Amino acid sequence: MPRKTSIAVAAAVTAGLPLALAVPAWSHGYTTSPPSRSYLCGQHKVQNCGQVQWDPDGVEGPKGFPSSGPRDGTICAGADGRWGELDDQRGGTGWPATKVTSGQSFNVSWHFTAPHSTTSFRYFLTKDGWDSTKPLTRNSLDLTPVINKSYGGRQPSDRDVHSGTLPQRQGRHILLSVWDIADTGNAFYQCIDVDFG
Ligand SMILES: [Cu+2]
Repeated sequence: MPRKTSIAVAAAVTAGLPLALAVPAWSHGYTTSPPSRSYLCGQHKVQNCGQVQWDPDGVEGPKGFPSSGPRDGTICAGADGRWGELDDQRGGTGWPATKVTSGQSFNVSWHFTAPHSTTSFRYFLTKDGWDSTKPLTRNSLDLTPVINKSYGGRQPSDRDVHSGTLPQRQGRHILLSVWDIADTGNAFYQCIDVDFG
């Protein structure tokens, strides 16, 4: 009987340990304004999102974009198959898009469920003529960021606003936000659908 109990306890500890270790890793962030795909899924404003609806703050993948990082076609999910629905273009028009205007200033806000020591926040916009029916690739993006905000290792807060000016574009585009973490090998990826009209 004591032996059986200790085996049961050992099994519970073994089963529980990976879960306990995984919990802090679930806490990161997402853009709220304009809303990202993962945030819209977390708000249940978009259906058929899969698991990301429960973990909208966890879209994390290898850093180093664009020279490394998530491979083409997996960028919106941070190369993590659990969030694969984020790479589905839904026919090119299926994601809600925030209306924006070329030449005007715009602001991006985040909600952080856990801040991290940060290298930078960078924002990339797709080029006119990109194929909005196909998952996002480097070739679809202007790889010169429209915003590049360096943090030098400090932690962001929900009060931070990242501001820039929108270049000339027509129709629907993706604003890709990359949150580069300073003290891990990872970055957070957020795809934000925008519509220039
Ligand atoms: Cu985190």
